[in-house]
Amino acid sequence: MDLSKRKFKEDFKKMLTEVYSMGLKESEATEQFFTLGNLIRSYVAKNWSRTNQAYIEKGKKQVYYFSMEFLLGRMLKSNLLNLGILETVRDGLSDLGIDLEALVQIEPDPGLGNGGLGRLAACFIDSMATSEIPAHGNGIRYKYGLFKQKFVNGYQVELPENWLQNGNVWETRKMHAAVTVRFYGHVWLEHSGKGYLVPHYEDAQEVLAVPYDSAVIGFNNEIVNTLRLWSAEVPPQDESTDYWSFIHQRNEIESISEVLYPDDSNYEGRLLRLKQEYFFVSAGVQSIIRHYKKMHLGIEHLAEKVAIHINDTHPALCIPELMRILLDEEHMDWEHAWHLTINTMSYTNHTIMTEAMEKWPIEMIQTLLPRIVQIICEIDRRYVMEMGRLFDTDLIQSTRIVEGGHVRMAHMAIIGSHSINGVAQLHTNILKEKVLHPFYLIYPSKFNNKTNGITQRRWLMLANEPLRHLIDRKIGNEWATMPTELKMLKAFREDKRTLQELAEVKRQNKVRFARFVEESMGLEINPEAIFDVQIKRLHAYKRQLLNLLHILSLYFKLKEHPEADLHPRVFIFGAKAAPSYTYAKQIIKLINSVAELINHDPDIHDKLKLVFVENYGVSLAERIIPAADVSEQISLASKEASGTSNMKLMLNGAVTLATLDGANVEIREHVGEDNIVLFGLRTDEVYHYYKDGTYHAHDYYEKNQVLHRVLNALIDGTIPGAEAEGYAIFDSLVRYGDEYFVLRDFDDYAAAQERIDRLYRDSLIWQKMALINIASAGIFSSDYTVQQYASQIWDVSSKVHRI
Ligand code: F55
Repeated sequence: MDLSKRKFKEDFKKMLTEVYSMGLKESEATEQFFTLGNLIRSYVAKNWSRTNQAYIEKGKKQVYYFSMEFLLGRMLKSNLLNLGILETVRDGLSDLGIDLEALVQIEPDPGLGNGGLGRLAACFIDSMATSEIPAHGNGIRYKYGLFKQKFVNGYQVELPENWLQNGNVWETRKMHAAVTVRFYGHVWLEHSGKGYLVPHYEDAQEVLAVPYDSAVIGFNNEIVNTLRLWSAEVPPQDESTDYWSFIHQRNEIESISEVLYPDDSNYEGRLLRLKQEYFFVSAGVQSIIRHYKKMHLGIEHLAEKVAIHINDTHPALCIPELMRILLDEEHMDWEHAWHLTINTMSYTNHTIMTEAMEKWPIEMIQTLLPRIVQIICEIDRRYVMEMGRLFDTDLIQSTRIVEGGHVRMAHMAIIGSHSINGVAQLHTNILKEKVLHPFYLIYPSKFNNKTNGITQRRWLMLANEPLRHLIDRKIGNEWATMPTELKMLKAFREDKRTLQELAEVKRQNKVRFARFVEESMGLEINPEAIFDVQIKRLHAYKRQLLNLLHILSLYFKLKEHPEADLHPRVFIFGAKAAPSYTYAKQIIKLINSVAELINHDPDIHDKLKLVFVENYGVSLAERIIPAADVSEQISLASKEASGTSNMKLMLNGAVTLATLDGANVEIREHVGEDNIVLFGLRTDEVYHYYKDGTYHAHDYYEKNQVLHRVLNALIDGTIPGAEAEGYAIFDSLVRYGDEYFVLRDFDDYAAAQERIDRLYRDSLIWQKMALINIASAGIFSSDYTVQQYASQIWDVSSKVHRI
């Protein structure tokens, strides 16, 4: 938008008086932040309503991205950047004696997600608005986001994250768009006499779903889409309501949107979770239908004008819910309703881990959602009947929805949609060939791949301004919307000056991060050291343990040979563990105890440091990633569906140290073998071991001296404070079979780390690798990812930028 500095300063002062009746001098950062937020809202208002208007008038097909999680991060700078007024506002505020960065810190970081899946949804809505795709987010307005992590004595302790405490400046409560969601009770069907059945409900609990809308601002394009998050409230009561039963009801109802479940890859069949899923699904689908009717097209054209995407199986109840509305409220016949539903729905799978697959007990659904369970059973019955004519019984039994008294949500999602996609090429192949192979036999054309992506605007332009400016000076700024233009940087691969400038940018970022570590943790780290980063949820399959065992081996090496020729290293971890995931919490404690040991050992000096940042999330990622030299992507091959921190880190010039897992495979294809450091088992080797059962972890403990020494350290008192954890972890590896092949991959990993050490010593070689990584990262922009979803799955137009 056009905005002069003078106009901005006037607007800002005016808004400050209007909202707070305050002059500039009396105001503090909090008031200034809210004032700026309100001002941005006023700047956005016109384009927001214009965008909505235009979608209706032009009859554009709308996409609704249903996700239990949107891990947005702070929105102030992102909104300013996308409006094209970041510099104007920064300068204007500075004239008024206000530091924009101080206001940024006032905004709470809304942690409405666990990890990759939630952050992907956030990158997607940014990219969809920027790519001019008529697409909106639909989710839950949790009162409490993901817990705040504290370390007490090295143990993870969870504290509530009350992000709404001071209000959310970006949202608008839309009371007129509230809808009612029904739970419990009984239902019976009556013949209407007109060819359809009419459901009657008795004793149902009614919940009012109130939407809160936030603007999703496209980058420099005047498009403003919507993120709609639902909050659960008690419907208006009549005078006959008993006061105490009302209070009881209110607590029960409001608990639906109270808190985000903190489990990122372990499914626990909790009733409240099922309520959450149906709550936002039903509210979202009802509201879509209501909006669709404004186009006056007749319900039979729904699939031409609406696409519903379900982010993992968590919103899979969209399928029976849309069926319910089409059957019970639109009086459509089953075949027609089913046809429309399939054509409307599409589904993304994010994991092959069986423990993360949702399976709801049928009785639980029966109690909570009596009409929905009928529809699910009918979908299942018809599937078995119709497919039974075409395929053999075993295949049908292994793919049907209802089995062993449970509803398999992934099965419902596949059967009820026209597209299922994996999130990286390798992951999609594993789905087709192994995990979902029976479905692939039945529906080969539903399967497709959409490799994940990240938004370069947040993860480079905002998080790493020094790098952004260097790139702009070298190749201009078209990469903001045409990220593969970054490849033009390759022309500078042999240019010493550019490589030195790149090194200088990285050094500056490392100094900045070192200052942060010193101030927040009281720990001094050397910016000359290699900053080696592993930031992601804590999970056994991601193998933070492999990293830690290697750190211990370096520690012992330095103890025995203080003169050992190692380039100084700072190992940086950021990770939250699900509160119920005991093993992950034990690993956290062990990492913290090892940090204590190494960081305070006077023999080690600054050759080796271990930093475990507390409360890792989007805001911390924005500080760490620009300072990273090495990106640890070391999951056991086949287990990480894609990974996205791998993409963020390469985009910021870190070199990837990786197994051939998830999107690492594609990163290698784009940077070339020489610009990535690979190690470890390959997917086919892992599957081989599963088949022939010849992996014996104990042998590696017995025969590998370095490993023997390191593993013994877990149980011989070398690591003070983590005795119990040391034992448990030792046992998991040596006695109970080492499920994720940590010991098997150890030597190869250590060798790869030595290669890193050698490469880093030659600054020009290293910076050339960094440059090629940045130059090759454009293809992993979520702009391209969503453009592919738009054309290949949703059948909507987008402004496609050439690749
Ligand atoms: C959250 C809740 C449940 Cl019940 C299950 C899983 C999750 C979750 O957070 N999953 C998740 O983040 N999966 C990750 O998705 C990313 C985006 O596709 C992938 O890059 C990553 O490999 C995958 O683990």
